[in-house]
Amino acid sequence: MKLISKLSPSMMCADIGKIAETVRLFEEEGIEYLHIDVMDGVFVPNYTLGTDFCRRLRRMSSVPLDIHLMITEPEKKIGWFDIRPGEYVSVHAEATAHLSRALREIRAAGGRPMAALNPATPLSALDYVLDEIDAVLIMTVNPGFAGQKLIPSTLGKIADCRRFLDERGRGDIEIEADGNVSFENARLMREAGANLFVAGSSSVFAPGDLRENIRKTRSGI
Ligand code: S6P
Ligand code: MG
Repeated sequence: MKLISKLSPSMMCADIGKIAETVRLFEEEGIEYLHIDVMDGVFVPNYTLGTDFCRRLRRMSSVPLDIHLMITEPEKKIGWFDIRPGEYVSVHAEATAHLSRALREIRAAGGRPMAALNPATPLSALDYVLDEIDAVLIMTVNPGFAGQKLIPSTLGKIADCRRFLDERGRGDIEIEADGNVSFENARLMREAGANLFVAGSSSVFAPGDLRENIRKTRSGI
């Protein structure tokens, strides 16, 4: 099954003074998702966006959110996000003793559950949650910061993940690549089997023209 490539620009990389016009431009360009990095200073050593940012963005735009929860015990906090139908919400396998419960809560709230894996976490973490997810997020850098360099072994991990899912009859489960999805890396990630691309400071928000950057990123995938 060939899954359609989609872009999910990382809003922590957007110019905060131009959020409204950026989102309008994304709508004109047919951007599929808006990636929201939520960090709690515990699971990762940083703080970023949160519940109010999501709420305001939803008022500005109809592009569905792709909420990436880099927080401990996400199962206790999913209700805070007022999830809308069609939105992706990802939870890290490393951040909870209750991955299944967290994924089920996202589904019950109307969202599309996604399991996220850090670079060193094996794919076997997905073994018993395949019925509960619509997508897997493969971190291609260690989570916490934009502007990092790709960890090369994660390209092979994307390919392994595609095979892992296909062999289990789940060719429909999407794979999101997150971290240093540059113009060049986007193509390699697509070849490896990813179809959702978190585009940050190394592609869509790279210096230069936003529309031209979107066009260049799309041509890679
Ligand atoms: C990192 C976060 C990512 C970044 C994205 C930024 O913890 O989950 O979503 O925002 O990687 O893109 P770039 O091109 O700067 O790596
Ligand atoms: Mg992210």
